[in-house]
Amino acid sequence: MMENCLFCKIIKGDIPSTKVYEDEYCYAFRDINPQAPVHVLVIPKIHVANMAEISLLPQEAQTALFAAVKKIAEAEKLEKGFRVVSNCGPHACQSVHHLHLHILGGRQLAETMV
Ligand code: DGP
Repeated sequence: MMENCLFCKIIKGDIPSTKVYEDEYCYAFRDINPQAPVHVLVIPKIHVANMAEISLLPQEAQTALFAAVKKIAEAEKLEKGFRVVSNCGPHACQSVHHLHLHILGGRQLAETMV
């Protein structure tokens, strides 16, 4: 846990969130500012800043993160497809510095990504 990290506070329950999934390694919740009908954030329970630091997570936690994406996509009935995005650093406009995967779906998404 990292003090003053918004997402660490969400994992602890100090800041409320709408949980959609949790296991030993991951927590997932609805984005406060959804960009699509389904917009879920999946985060590791161990604090790392972003994708550039993913190798700091134990292998099991890395595997769990991607396994969680599949489970959430199924639970959210995204069988027509979905997009997974992880903003990393200033060029990507990362605003919360705790690794998170955005799962976006529930409608036809734009052909372009940026
Ligand atoms: P990024 O720009 O990739 O760092 O995305 C951060 C996302 O986090 C952004 O889509 C909005 C979301 N977010 C920020 N604060 C909160 C919060 O307090 N609760 C929830 N549920 N989402 C938040």
